Amino acid sequence: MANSERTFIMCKPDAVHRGIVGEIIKRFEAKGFKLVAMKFMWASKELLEKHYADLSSRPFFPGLVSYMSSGPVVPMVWEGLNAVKTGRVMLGATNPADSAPGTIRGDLCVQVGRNIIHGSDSVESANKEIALWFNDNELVSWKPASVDWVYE
Ligand code: IDP
Ligand code: MG
Repeated sequence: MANSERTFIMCKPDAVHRGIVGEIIKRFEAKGFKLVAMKFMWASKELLEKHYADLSSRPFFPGLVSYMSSGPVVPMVWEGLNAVKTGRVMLGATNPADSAPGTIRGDLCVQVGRNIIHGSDSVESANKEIALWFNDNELVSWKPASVDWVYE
């Protein structure tokens, strides 16, 4: 069902250090999306190299992997109508210099190499990323009490 599209969202180490994880989660909750999975962990370089495999030839790749492995992260799965596309809109442009005010990056960060949050860019990559970061038994099946007030 369309309402059950899932996206992989992750607070990066700068979001954790800056104490804005709650602010980020709050936006997805307030939007009306459903939290399906979340954990707090320090990701290995190996996992991050897999996660960002598509960017491995880019000049910023080594710096990206060392940034992402420099502290704990908060990987999450959020579910809802158009969760992937709407999630990207909520994040704002990759470079915070171009992110509109009102978006997470537009409001809360300054530089592309410290852009605080990851979000899947397609349903296909969401499915890959969810499988990379979570086991099936970590994806919680539940029905929010608000569901009939979020969807008609
Ligand atoms: P996205 O996170 O908006 O999907 P991608 O192009 O997939 O953007 O890049 C992944 C991450 O790599 C970005 O979020 C950012 O942390 C980092 N990154 C992208 N471009 C640059 C750059 O030019 N310099 C430094 N880091 C970059
Ligand atoms: Mg990307």
